[in-house]
Order: sequence, then C-alpha cells, then structure tokens
Amino acid sequence: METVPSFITPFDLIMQKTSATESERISLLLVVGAIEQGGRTMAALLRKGPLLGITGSALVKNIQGEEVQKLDQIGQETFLSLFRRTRAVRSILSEEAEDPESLSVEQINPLLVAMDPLDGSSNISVNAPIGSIFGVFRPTHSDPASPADLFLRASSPLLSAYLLYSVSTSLVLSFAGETHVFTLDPDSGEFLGTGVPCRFPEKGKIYSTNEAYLPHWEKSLQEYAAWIKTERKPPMILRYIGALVGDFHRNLLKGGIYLYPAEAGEKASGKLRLLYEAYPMAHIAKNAGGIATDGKRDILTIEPRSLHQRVPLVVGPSDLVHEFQEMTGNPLSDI
Ligand code: AHM
Ligand code: MG
Repeated sequence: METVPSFITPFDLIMQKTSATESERISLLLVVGAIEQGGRTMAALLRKGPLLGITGSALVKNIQGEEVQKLDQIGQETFLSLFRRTRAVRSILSEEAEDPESLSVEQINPLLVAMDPLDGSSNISVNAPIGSIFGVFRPTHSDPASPADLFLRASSPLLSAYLLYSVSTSLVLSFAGETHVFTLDPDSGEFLGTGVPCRFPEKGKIYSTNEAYLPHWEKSLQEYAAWIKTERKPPMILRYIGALVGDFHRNLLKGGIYLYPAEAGEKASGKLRLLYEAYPMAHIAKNAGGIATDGKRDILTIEPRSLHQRVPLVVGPSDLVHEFQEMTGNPLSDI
C-alpha cells in the first residue's frame, strides 16, 4: 500500500526550533505568516497575469533609476500591508522605497524586515519565473536609533526566505541553522515541506551568470569563465533564468554556482543589493552547506554602509565557491 507522506508547515518548523525566546518566536511566526499570505496573494494574481492587466510597466522609475513594473508596486503594497498588520515588525526596508518605513508594534521583541518584493522584474512580461526575497533581522540597538541606523547596524539575518513563483510556488525558509523548502498546496492554501533540511548537492556542474557582461569583468574572472568550460573536469554547463531567486533555487537543488560580479563602468559594485538580496541568499546558502562571497569576503561579514548598497555576489555550494575563489586568486582559508 502506498504510504501518504507526512508534511510540516513553516509554523511547525519555527515551533520546533528552540533558539528564539518565546516572544521572539511569536514575532517570527507572525512575520512568516505574513510572508506566506503574501505568497498566496501574489501566486493567485500571477496565475491570471495579463488577464488582470498587471504584467506591464507602471511607467515610473524607482529611486535607483530602474523602470518600475506594475507587479513591483503590487508586491510592495501586498507585503507592506501584511507586515503592518503583524504588529511584530518595527521597520521595513524595501527595494521599492528610498527610506525604511517605521511600523506600529505590539510585540515585545519586534523584528526588522528587508525585502525585494518582486525579484526578476524583466521576467514578468514573458511569464518566466520571478520571486520575492526577505531578510529578517533582530534590531541590535534600542531607541533612539533611526530606522536607517537599525538596518545599517543589523548583523547576519535571524531568518531569511524567498518565494519562487513558477510552475508551482515554493517558499524557502532558512532559520536556526537549517534551510527548508515548502510548496504551496493551492487546494488547502498551506505551504508544505518534508521537514528534512535542504543541502546543496556536492559536485554540481552548473554555473549561472549573464555572460554578455564578461568583457567588463576582471581578468581573473574571465579566465575562470574560460576554464570552467574547457579545462575543468568535468566542464560546467550554463543555466541562466535572469531572476536571482529562480537561478539560486535551481542551483540549490541541482548543485550550481551563481555569479553577478563587479564590472568595469556603471556596475563597479555589481548589481544586487546587500541588505535584501545578497544577505538573505547568503544566509539561506550557508544553512544549506554553501557560501556567498563578494569575490573576496564572506557576504555575511560585510557591514552595510548604505541602505540600498550594491555588492558583487558569488553564491553556491561550498566546493564550487572554494574552487571559484582559488581560481580567481582569493582562496577562502577561513570560511
Ligand atoms: P530586480 O530586483 O530589479 O529584478 O533586479 C535583480 C535581478 C536579479 O533577479 C537577476 O539575477 C538579475 O537582476 C539579472 O540581471 P541581468 O538582467 O543584468 O542579468
Ligand atoms: Mg531583485
């Protein structure tokens, strides 16, 4: 007789973990509940996509000079209003707003949330995978620190998560040293997972990067990119979706390294943002047996200097990131 698999929910996972205090655990449950509800709302909207007229440009630019899509605005409003309602988030920083928003709080140990509410905007209009990314931090200073200071003094995330809207909707949650994958059951509305921590497989051979920018990379990176395709045994193969969440997720499950390095010219600090893209992915990777670097340092040791700071990002399983660092002349001896 076929056995019916038993699943756990994000709620079960947080309740099982003892590292948080009781009041912090309540805050975490409320925050994760908001992420789950946002995931359900976004997944439902995305199922109808063009039929609702939501897959085009909003015809405005954001503070970073990038064209805002209607779904960027919808993601921002959806998650903001859910986090406001938790009364457990002291301040929220988003890719879509210059300044963090301070929220009203009722919980004893409120949290900070940094988010990219809609990652992979260029995939929206072509029905390709997109996502949402969250870093949840413990404030390290009490009043009268400004919301900006709270984020600039934040250390490694307490909890990180991303939602991937694709053929199904995944929620990947990293907390208390483990990374877990949940899938949205559209019938029950629950995110269900096996309870088994997710680890990068070893000996992966995928690399994910936008090779069109290779002429603008440092020479050592160009040489690495040539080496992995020719002399490396076995050679690596390229897979690139163009949404960090989608590329990272494939690499997490199949074993692969993601690279968005610095470039000569406008992208001298890379493209991705430290607080709400690189930190969460670095934390998720670390808890799955991986590493994230900016090419020289562990991402999780970088202290933010500005709220929307960009950073070069190389992230993947430990063996592939060590290999990258050695081949580019910056071996990671102590990570
Ligand atoms: P976004 O947050 O505005 O969507 O930008 C971030 C995205 C990442 O998801 C993706 O990995 C990268 O930009 C793709 O950039 P490019 O088109 O330069 O390859
Ligand atoms: Mg993004």
